[in-house]
Amino acid sequence: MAVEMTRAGATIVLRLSNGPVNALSVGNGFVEELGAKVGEAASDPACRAIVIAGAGRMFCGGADIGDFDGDPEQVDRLRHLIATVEACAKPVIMAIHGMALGGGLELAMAGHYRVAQAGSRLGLPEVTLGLLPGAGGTQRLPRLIGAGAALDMMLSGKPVTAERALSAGLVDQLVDGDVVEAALEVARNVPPLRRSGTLPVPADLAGAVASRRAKLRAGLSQAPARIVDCVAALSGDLAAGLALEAALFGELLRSEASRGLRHVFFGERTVARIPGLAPDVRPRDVGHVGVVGGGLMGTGIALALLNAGLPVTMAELRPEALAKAEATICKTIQRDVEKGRIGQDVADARIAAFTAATELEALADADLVIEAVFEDMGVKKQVFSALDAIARPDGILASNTSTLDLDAIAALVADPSRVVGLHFFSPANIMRLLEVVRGRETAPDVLATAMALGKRIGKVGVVSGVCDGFIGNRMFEEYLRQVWFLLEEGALPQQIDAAMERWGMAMGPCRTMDLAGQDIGWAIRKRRMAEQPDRPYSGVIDRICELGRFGQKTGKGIYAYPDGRTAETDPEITRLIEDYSAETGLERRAFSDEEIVGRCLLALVNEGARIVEEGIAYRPVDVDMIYIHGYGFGRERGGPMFQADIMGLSTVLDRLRALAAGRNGWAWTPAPLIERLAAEGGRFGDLNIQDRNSI
Ligand code: T1G
Repeated sequence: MAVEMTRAGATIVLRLSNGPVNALSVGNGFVEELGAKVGEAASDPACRAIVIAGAGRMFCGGADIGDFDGDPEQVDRLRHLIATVEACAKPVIMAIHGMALGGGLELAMAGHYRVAQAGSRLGLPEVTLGLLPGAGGTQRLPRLIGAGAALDMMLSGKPVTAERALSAGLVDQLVDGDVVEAALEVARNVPPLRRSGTLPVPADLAGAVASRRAKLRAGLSQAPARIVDCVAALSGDLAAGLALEAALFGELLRSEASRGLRHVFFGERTVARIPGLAPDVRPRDVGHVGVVGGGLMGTGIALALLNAGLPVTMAELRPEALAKAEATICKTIQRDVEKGRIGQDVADARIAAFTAATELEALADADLVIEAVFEDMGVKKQVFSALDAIARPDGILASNTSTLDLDAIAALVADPSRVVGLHFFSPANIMRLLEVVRGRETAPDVLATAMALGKRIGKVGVVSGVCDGFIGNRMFEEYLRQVWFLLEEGALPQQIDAAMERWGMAMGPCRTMDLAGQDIGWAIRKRRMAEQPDRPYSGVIDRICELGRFGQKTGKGIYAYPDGRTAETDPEITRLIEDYSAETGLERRAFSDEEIVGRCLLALVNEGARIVEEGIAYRPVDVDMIYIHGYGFGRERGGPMFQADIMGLSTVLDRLRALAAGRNGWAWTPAPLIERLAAEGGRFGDLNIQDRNSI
């Protein structure tokens, strides 16, 4: 960590160097050092101008998000630095390359002149963290580019290209070459200095605020509304605007939504780390992937790979299924062209990288083969036995199984260390979650290769050990168990779904299962009833399935789908549920939304704790990322384990014990990890289990 100071004639160059993104960290003294160096240069009589640039691949990725859980006043130090730069009597020229984001762009806007390298990107992504630009961004950006454009940048959180920034007035010069050299040239011919904080209030302010305010949508995060409030407060009094911005920033910093979003930001990166992986283990090169199976999953997986530029050979023994898969792949890629997401050349290259085959032998030279055939152990065993003979001896064999025993599959091949699970979530080319299942024999470099492939195709890869349902589906089973019990005890599907969706789930559980197919859940329940007869099961959902109501696919499930897609409450189901309660002697009662959410959440937390304790998940945050990216758990809520920490584990334990004393109490037996942490006053977020879970 350092601010490198060099001299070029009468100009002093300060180069930011702090970790991978030159974050403006307060906690490690980086911001303080930069402020001192700016002061030193400003008071140096031989210095006529200052250039600030970034080392490495970017100018600056923003304030250090890790600082935010500490002393909220720390951001004041960044604000002080930014005020110092803007007030500097000597010209401060910003040399921007790579990215200038968040506090990094706020620092750049305090400069008197901005030179940007072509291709670099500038943005204020704070809203994605449940925050607002808290170091002057809401007051300076509108003054530079207008209120409407500034609000669009801050409310979307999306960066703009340097070219767009130039035309908007955010940067003053665009260069193709060395941006520091260009900034030094500017310093030698000092241009008129613009202090963005002193620029007039933009003329489009009132209209822009009114139109954006009208479009604000209700949500857990108040950041969008607060951003508009800050811009609305723009006036000739910059200090007043900055004071309001700082106050509202502090409010947001402490909000659950921002804490959840910051937890997800770091969580998405933490899960990429495999505890105990030896430093010399490297992922294998993957240049050609085979996919076995041209069904829904195989097609989605092939698309995910092709979209990442990977050549794919699909082996599908049924010619008509293969033709359908190929047609879907071409159509989907072409649709990306029609929607302006990619150019025709890219689409043509992706389609050209796809090879269709009706025999497994076509996969003989693939570096990695993904099996995506019917979820039946017999079929999978056939495929893996064949692949073992056909695939290259150093080829990796992956199964897309969602619940079957990967170790049993691996046992079929001569070298089980080359077998790994790649559990994609449908639609596989859209859903970001990838459960990477680590078999008992999976080699470390095979696991590392699977994780690297996941990152390459834009997935959030999370390692799971082998158990029934792995991490996500195993927890989902306990979640659904409570949903069905709630139906028996008095709640109705539409109330449960509405409560969960209002709370932050992308889709309520009843609609989710109607979409996924109630028959799939039914088959799993029947299997588990046979394997785990001691557990309590709900009969009401089976009664619905016995009517052949499997959801959207049959036009009726828990809901009716008259147009094939829109879920409509069905009085027949209401009657069925109420009759079921009566037949089983259950006196129905009213449930509050809070009670519904609480039971569903606690079911996830309790099973998640067991999963961590068994080492199936490395860390509680891995469980959270599974739910954020695979099950529609609201990002602002951070994940089930994060929510448990917000509740407090002693509260969680008390509530589990209270439920365990009630109907179907077995399901509420507290996980020992929760009992232990509650007794110690611990949190899931502080659990360091890496030593226990080396692979
Ligand atoms: N703070 C702390 N760590 C950060 C960071 C940040 N701002 N940005 C990245 N990292 C870490 C990240 O955790 C990872 O760590 C490593 O850097 C590489 O990141 C006051 C309040 C810049 C586009 O929101 O979007 O300024 O896992 O894997 O894919 O108004 O990082 O290696 O240990 O993501 O090349 C605003 C967040 C902050 C930008 C680069 N800024 N970062 O992507 O690398 S709030 C942001 C990103 C703020 C002010 C406000 C991306 C990136 P590790 P990476 P990448």
